[in-house]
Amino acid sequence: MVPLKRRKIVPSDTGNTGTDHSEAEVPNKFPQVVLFLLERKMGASRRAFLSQLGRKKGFKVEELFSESVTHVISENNCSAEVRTWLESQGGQSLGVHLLDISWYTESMRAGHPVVITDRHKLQEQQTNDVEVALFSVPSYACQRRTTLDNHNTNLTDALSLLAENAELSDEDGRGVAFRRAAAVLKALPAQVTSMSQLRGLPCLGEHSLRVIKDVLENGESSEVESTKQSERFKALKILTGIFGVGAKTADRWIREGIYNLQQLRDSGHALNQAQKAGLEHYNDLNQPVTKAEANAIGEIVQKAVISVLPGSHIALTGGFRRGKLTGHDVDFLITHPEEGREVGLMPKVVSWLESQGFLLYQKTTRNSYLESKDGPARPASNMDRFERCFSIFKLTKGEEQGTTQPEKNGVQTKDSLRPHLKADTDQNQQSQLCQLSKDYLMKAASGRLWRAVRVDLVVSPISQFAFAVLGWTGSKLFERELRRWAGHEKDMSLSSHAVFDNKQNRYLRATSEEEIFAYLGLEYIPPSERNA
Ligand code: 8GT
Ligand code: MN
Repeated sequence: MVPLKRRKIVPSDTGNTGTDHSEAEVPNKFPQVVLFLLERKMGASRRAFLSQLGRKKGFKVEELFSESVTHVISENNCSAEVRTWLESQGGQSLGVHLLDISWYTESMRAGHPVVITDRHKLQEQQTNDVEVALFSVPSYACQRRTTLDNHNTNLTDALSLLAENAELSDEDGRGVAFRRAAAVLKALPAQVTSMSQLRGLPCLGEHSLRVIKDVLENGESSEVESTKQSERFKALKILTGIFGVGAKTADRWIREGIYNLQQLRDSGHALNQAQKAGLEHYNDLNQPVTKAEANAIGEIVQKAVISVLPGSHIALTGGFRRGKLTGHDVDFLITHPEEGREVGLMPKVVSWLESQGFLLYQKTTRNSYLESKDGPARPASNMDRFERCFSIFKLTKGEEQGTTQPEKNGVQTKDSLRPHLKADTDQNQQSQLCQLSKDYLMKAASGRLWRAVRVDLVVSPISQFAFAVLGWTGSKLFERELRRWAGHEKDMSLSSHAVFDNKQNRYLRATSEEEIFAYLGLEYIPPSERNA
């Protein structure tokens, strides 16, 4: 996860729900045409938005299906699916035009019903054609299963780089648009080779399509290549690679002519404790953390929590819970099966870890969900209110291969502490070497017996644990899409603490992720398929 400082507070998506009553009603201009938009696969909010748009242009768009409907418009459905739906409504598909959304949007653009051609008519049935198969990607990432095998890395790498650049440049809206587009391409079952295969896919905006076209036609995107080469982007990457440095700080430094670590050191800027630690452990923290290292840290954290409060429970969250093989940090949630016992747990865990020499840096922030007036599901920002600890662990080499024997009472003996004492000496040596050349430092580091790893610890009461696990498993886009879905499609607000049903005006309790998905009316997506 990204440290507090680097996180931007983004207002939650508002989106257009189509309830804009500001414009006067337009009389029905085409009495012979009665439209009905099918919600299936289109989603309620998009349907409401498109219906309202049609009415403003003088079309008659029915809210409910009836005998008077002449045109049924659907998105990503084949005709068999629409017929089945019509029959389930007691409707007859005879004499009714079953049309693709393209007819509707073209008619909106033209300001009148356009002539129906073959391409507007729904396909008789799904064929094996990739083009058709690609059509059925649902628009919310939380409706799709996305495995780790990505058939379109050429395209998703390009879009992800532009997303990263937008995020680093304080353009979160653009960042999300590129992330959504990349996520749709990641979910495709085959490689895209031509633009025509993208017809009907959701979330591909004009800008993303331009980038995709460039890559498909020229093998690369000129915008991506020039971004990669730009001094500003390179400097933003280097500087925000320092733990504790966010896009805003990096931008300020760049404006002062600081483009790299040496220039930063030479500038004499006063750094806060997090940034000092970040700079000191720069190389380690920019090396991917492996699954084996995450497991070794898990064992240490487990030992810590049961030593200070027997019966406590930890869960590995973040990317590793989704089955990623490497990560930029390791995320854990801690709880206790008896509500209230978790209070005061974090400082004890931190003290234990510190006393055993496992922490190079830590900053604990206390929880704030008890004092919040606006209720647990409605935090003021996208941050949650749990007690948490941002830390840098000192992981001894060999630890990840399981060389530490678990002791009977879960507490390490003096003997097993030796590697850490040895590591302490190395750390002192390293601080002395700090002024020497990077090359020399790297050589010294390669002989070290430990490495620094970013670890996030979060404590949750058991009553919020299922929500916390869901909220901390990610990916970031998946979480954002879950919340957007909850708000737009279900009139609920979801956070890492709870889900609030606005229709029933109450919180819904859950003890598992499955229950939460069920409340949201979503098929359960296992963590390994939440890679959007
Ligand atoms: P990585 O560590 O391999 O880069 O990938 P990751 O584990 O997926 O990303 P992360 O940045 O470590 O974030 C882990 C999860 O924590 C993500 O789902 C993210 O949405 C979530 N997360 C934060 N900050 C916060 C927060 O303040 N509240 C909640 N509920 N979740 C957060 O990163
Ligand atoms: Mn993580």
